[in-house]
Amino acid sequence: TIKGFIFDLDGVIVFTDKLHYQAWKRMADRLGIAFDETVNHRLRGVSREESLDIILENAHGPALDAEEKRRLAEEKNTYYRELLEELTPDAVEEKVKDTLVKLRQRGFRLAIGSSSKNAGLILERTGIAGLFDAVSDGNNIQRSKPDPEVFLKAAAFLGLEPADCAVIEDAEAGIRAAKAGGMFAVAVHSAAGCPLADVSLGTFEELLNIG
Ligand code: B16
Ligand code: MG
Repeated sequence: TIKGFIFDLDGVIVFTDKLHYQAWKRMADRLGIAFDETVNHRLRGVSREESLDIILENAHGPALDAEEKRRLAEEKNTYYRELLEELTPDAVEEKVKDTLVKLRQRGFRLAIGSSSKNAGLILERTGIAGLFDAVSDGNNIQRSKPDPEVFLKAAAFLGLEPADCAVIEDAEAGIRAAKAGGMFAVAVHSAAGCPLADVSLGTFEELLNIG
């Protein structure tokens, strides 16, 4: 039985996936590297460093060393954090907030399970930190999705067994991570229809039919 819900952040609770895209695009344009929505789709749920490697697949010229890559990842993060500064509570839809509040009223424990090292800033700027019992993010993991680490830590923070948790994801990497962790996997938005998911939702509020 499901006792807790673990939510991916970017692309599920708040649509910062668009801001990631803009920031990577700015870096790629500066370097003259082709980058579009198709490449961007592969970055969902993937760490900053792995995202950069995917983007660099389209780069010409000699391979970059670790220091050059570190600088590019930092450049993108600077652009991204500039965009995050403009986030306000309006960035989280009312129906999303309502759904979270209702699930909690029904006694479920709620956590964030995000690959992002900026999750804390996003939760703070949107004013929704208080809606969750725990946050597991890019700062407390060694391996990013599709490894289950971020979700296993979230379950542990909630004091729940993985099998008693449902994970809500917009990325195939996240659905894979949930299944690898022994959790119930719920696909929404760009992951909807993913064959690995246990269920796909048309809207976020349909979660109330599960919990
Ligand atoms: P950062 P999620 C993920 O967040 C994003 O989907 C992914 O595009 C991003 O590269 C990753 O966080 C790392 O983010 O650069 O802020 O540490 O979907 O797992 O909430
Ligand atoms: Mg996501």
